[in-house]
Amino acid sequence: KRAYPFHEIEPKWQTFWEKNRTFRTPDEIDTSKPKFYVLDMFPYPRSLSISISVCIFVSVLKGESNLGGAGLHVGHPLGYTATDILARLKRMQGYNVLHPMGWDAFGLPAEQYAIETGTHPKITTLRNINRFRTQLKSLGFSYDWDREISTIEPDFYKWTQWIFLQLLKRGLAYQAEVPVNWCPVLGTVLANEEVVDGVSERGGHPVIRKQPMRQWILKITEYADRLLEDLDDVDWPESLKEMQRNWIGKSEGAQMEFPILDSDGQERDVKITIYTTRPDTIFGATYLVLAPEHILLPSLVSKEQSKCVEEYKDIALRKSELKRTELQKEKTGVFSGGYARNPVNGEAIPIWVADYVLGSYGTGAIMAVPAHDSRDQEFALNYDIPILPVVKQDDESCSEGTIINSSNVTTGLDINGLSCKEAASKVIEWAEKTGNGKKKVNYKLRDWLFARQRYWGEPIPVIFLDGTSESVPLNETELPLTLPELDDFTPTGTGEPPLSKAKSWVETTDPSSGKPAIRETSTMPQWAGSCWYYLRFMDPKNSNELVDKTKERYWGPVDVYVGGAEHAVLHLLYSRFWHKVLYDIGVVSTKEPFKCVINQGLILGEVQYTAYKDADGNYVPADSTEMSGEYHRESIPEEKVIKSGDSFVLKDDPNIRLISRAHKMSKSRGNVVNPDDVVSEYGADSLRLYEMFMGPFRDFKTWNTSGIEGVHRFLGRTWRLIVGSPLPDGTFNDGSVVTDEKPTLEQLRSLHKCIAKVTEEIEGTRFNTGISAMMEFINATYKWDKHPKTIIEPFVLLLSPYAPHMAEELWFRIGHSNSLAYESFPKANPDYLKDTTIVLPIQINGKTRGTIQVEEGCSEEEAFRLASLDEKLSKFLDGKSIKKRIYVPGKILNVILDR
Ligand code: ANZ
Repeated sequence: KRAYPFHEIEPKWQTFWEKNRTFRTPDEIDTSKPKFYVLDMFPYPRSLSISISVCIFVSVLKGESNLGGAGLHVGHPLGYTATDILARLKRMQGYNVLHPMGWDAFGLPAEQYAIETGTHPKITTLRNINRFRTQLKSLGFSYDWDREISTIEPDFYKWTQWIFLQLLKRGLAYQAEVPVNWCPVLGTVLANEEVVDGVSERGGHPVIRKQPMRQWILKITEYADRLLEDLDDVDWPESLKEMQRNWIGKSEGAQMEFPILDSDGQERDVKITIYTTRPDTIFGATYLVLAPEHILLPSLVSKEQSKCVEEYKDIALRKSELKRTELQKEKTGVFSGGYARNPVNGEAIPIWVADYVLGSYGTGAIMAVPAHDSRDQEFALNYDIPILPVVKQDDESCSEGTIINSSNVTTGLDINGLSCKEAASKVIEWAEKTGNGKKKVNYKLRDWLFARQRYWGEPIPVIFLDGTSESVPLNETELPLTLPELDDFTPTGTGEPPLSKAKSWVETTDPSSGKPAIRETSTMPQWAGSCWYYLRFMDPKNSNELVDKTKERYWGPVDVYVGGAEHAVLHLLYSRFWHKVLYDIGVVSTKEPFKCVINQGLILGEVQYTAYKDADGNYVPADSTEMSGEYHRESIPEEKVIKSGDSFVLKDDPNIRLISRAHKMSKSRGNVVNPDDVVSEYGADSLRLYEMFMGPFRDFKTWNTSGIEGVHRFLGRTWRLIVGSPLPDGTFNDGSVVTDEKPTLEQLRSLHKCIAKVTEEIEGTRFNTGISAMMEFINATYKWDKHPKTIIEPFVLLLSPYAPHMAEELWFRIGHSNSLAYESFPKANPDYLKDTTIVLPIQINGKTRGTIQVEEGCSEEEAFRLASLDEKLSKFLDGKSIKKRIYVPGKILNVILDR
């Protein structure tokens, strides 16, 4: 069944590459050559979590081999194969290529697993790394393993800590008491970005808002504008840029001051500052709303209202921000009992508390304009608050309008008749002059909460003088501050980090004063190491610097960065932020870390077919809508299914329509394909080729094991073309069957077309169509009786980025003694690419009777032969004797018949 002996070839070449360090990028390189830095988002060497051990148990019962626990699934090699193809191509095109691999190994999942199994995270993490490495090597990726790094190695996190010290020095890291996202199950706080739909991004555990805790925070907001602007300079998918833009969420508006009134209606000296993007509508502000967590709230609640305000706050603070801001959610709130004065018209307006206003955005307070804001309108209708229109829509469709009802003699402000835009400027101008407000740009982006109450992370390199909260940074010479070994690393549950249990580590002395001090016990979040690891690959062993300047200048930025779209805002935003800080302090020379980012599409599990049976056990056709509970579902194997129109039906009974669906691969669904199994059955080259052939690189694709057979057969044909047919005992001869013949024009044309196409498609990351071109070429070769070396050899080079093991072996069989990894990649000769067929008019007795397609430079004999084969022309020629032929090459053939 196996088309060629990949079992022997693949390990052979993997050992060869390893022994010869074929893909090592030397420290000292010829910098006159162009560089190409191609990087995968490095993997998290994940363990299998306990909660799914049941599935493993089941698969063991079923005799499946997936016992390994940690490991790659077939989604990983998709991106890794793509970058490997690029790396191999560029090496052969004469670039210095940097193509490294490492491990993102600190963080929650490893620690959760450790807690569940009672094994130290270091042990499980190292075990997983070993397994991942072995798997990657079995796929023949051309990484420079001499540059392997891991975020948990002190040599590496020394520099993560060093960057933290630089952030501190520049005031970009600070401590604050902040309300936090607290995840009770994980026992830690999480950054906003790590909370998705009210649950933790990792693990899906509920997250609640917790009252202020002391935290380390990074001032990413100071870089908001640059993070926004520089997006214009990178070659990233537009959708990804848009996600970052939305996340940063820049909006322009005004802050306005509303004085609070006391119970006699007199102005107190406290004001509520609101943020609005529509200062033009301020005359229509008929009430204010404070977020439940607003600090001024307690000071203005009336006695009568205090109980219900307290109750409301209690409920609101237990909701996530996302829940609170859901548009369709009913708007609730309570009256605070207090009033404020609208500065533009002097009117007293009630102050409400409502959870649709967030404490963390703007100023945590709004002026509500129920006539023109839908949330405010819904609220006002619920609670019977006056609604005053201040903008007259010019016409139905136009959003711009004219301001009405907006003038006041006392304040002297009159914006009636202005457009919204003009009015907004005028209100801001008035506010700035009278001290009632100012222009304000706001960002959705929050500062980055950078501390975790967890064990498995980089220690934060600061100490506190005994009994104080005054932090003192460590000296750079004291780095790395290593993570202490700790047997009991479980979260304490109180918010006190587990590191506090490492007494002898925590208690230290301040080197400058000699006074007792204690260490910070929170650790850095998962994202810290991945913020800068791509720089370390340029110079992984440097003990004096994070990265040598000359090396950074040569290798930076990353030319192509490939990974999943799920990192659009977390990793890719944080690392851009750190990169810009490093740029500002002269560590890096480029403003952006990743020139081009490509997101590979997800590989979904094999399509699953479901049939439905009624209570009597008879199949019923599935309608497109959901089938209700009264039917029994039955899963149908692929071989019993055929396609009918747009849907799938039972082969035996085409009336029975099935539901077909592909799901994300997940252990719990049991549809995970293990690359090890594929490699042992078809070989790594087939897996690589298949993953590239499934469809466009960026699209979602469904796995289909039978699809591998197609590419496997293609490799088998390629093998037999060059090595020959198997010998009677099923083995293959040791050499090759290519000949020393001169190639024909047709052969040259086929080859050069293939070269042009494959090169173009790899460079355009359209790997699938590159494979089609090679398949076409191989089909063509089977029509030839001779296979000249000068044609076959370049093809082997073309194939090598995709199927490197087979290509190396064929190269060797053809008679080379060295790896092809640095051979120059074939270049297409344009002379062979031209379309060279022409249309030749045929005359019979001087009368044009038709045309034929011929090759340019075709002989008279050949032209006549083709003409006599032509259906139309043959009618005139059949059985006639020919007196004379007049041939003008490229122009005309005139056949004169005997009368
Ligand atoms: C009055 C107004 C009238 C508003 C109007 C909008 C339309 P972006 O673009 O997202 O910045 N807002 C301000 N702070 C808020 C908070 N902490 N929680 C919830 N909503 C808040 O939107 C800014 C607008 O959202 C502000 O402008 C404010 O409502 C509201 F016809 O003020 B506006």
